[in-house]
Amino acid sequence: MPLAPGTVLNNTHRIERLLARGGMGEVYRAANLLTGDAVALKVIRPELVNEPNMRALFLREATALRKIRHPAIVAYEGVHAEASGRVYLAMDLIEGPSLSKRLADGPLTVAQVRALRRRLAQGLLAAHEQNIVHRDLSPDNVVLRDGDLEKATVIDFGIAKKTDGIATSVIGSSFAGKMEYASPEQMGLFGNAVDARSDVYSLGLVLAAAALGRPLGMAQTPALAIEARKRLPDLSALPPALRSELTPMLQPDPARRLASMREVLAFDEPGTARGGRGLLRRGRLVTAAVAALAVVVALLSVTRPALVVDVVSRASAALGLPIGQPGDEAAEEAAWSRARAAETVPAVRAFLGQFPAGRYAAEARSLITELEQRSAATRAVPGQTFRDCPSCPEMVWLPKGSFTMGSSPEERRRENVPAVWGDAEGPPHDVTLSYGLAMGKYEVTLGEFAAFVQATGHPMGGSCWRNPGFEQSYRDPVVCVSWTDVRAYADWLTRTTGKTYRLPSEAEWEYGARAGSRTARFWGDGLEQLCRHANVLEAGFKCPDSPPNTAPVGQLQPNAFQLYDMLGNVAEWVEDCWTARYDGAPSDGSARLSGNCAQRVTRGGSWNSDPWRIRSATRSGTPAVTRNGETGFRVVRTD
Ligand SMILES: [Ca+2]
Repeated sequence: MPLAPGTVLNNTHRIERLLARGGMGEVYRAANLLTGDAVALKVIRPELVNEPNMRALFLREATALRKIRHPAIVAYEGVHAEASGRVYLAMDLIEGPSLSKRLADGPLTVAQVRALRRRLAQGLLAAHEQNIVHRDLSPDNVVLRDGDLEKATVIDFGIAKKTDGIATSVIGSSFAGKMEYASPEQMGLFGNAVDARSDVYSLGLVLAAAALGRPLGMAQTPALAIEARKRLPDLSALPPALRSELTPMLQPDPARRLASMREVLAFDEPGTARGGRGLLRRGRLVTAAVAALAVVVALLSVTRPALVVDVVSRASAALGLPIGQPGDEAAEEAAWSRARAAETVPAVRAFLGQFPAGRYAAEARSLITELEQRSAATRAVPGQTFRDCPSCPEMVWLPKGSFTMGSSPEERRRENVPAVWGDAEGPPHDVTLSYGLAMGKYEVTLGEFAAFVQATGHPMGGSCWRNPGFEQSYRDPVVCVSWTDVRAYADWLTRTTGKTYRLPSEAEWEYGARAGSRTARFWGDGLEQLCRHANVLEAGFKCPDSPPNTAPVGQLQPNAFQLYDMLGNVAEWVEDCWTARYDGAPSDGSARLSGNCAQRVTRGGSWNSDPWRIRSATRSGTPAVTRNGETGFRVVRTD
């Protein structure tokens, strides 16, 4: 219910009219009765501040906003809480059109884009120095005071936002608008950690839109929005000078992106080596014909190199331009930027196969060497984590060793395990893993799996994976995936990375889950530490703040091997066929591929499991075709 004009809040602010409604609440024009100033009030949606954690975070960030003093950042007067519980922010009212309104009249010149970059980067630097990340930069949130580009001011900080859940919360009609300027890490990629570098990326997209007079087209659908953030965006429609300056701001991996607004501002310092991170390429002279072709290619949103060549050739003919060098050059540029963003040996080799004597051949060869060295450096050192490509799952090397697989009759009695289940956990037997094994630190996430479906077109028809009946962020474990689906995912990782990915064997999974422990659970026999380590059925064991369904991976504490959610969250497919007992089971860590292979084993219990099932030894047989909301998986890699 919007506040009526004339309403006075806190004896200080008189509401004049509603200006806008957004995800965080409503914005009003109001008057400060003490000073007479016109102000904007943002009344926060109650559900965002009613939860104690969110309220504390909100108040902390709102207080920090007051400390940002920069003409390019809206001045916050403060945060106010009314006796009724209503919380609102008061800030300067900035009168003028938004940048998006200005862009409707046409693109900015290169000089204007650079001036805008300087102005916004300076303001955002002041915010980052107060540890405030904007999180919502877009041309709508840049207001040109008095219509003057030189007085561009950033408004509407997305403070106190949880970094997970953003993707699911906006799926629907408003998706494109919200997601167009989001960073890869806001979409659940690259570890989901949102810091100042996220604003660097979003600013890059805002500047690209300013130079084009329209958004770059980074959010046509939710799946495409994720896909578009795995590689360098296609900047070929931009003026070459800006293209090279935006490239280091728009690196998908935050670790390879310009790290701060200070580095963005270095573009404007005369004599400074631009970028200085080995990522910048000087803008090359491009003929008008090539530039025109580049626009055609960008408009068609072409994604495959072969198609680029084809489209460029046809476009060349259509434009009456010579076919050959210019098209090859654009195709080579696009292929190279994709290979570099993929950052895998197979991708770079494929690029070299296509352009063996091209301008990037030497760079490609040295990237292959670098990637191989990087992979050698992380080989099989226990505890060492790695990722074989920017969007691949994060893995951790496990130590080699032996363990006793299965449970003792004493454990089963103590835990009241029904006999039909308990019998499957015996007889206990020794297993030795004498090879290098890396296991996914986390269950494979919805975001990671969506990348696979997008890339391969793997048929998920009829599966509830995008809509399991409860809300999921891209950082939640994927569910509603059959054993065949998850095998296909592992095979795709193998093809993509050139390394051997597969499902864990049942023995490997239990070795990982136990992490050296012999107790019922990796933290001990009892349930005292359950809430620290496992997301389980709420009705079975009440944990404070427990989510009703899946939780984003890695929120709870890992085991001694640094593996998260081995018990609970989602049950995990393994390679083995179902057998009713362990008699005759392999002792070398390999999977058992005899027995009932129409059923495969799932392990670890889920968010829907009672505590007795949340044990390292619990096994279930599940039809391989099953897709349900409590079963997911993680992968392993051998060296
Ligand atoms: Ca699990």
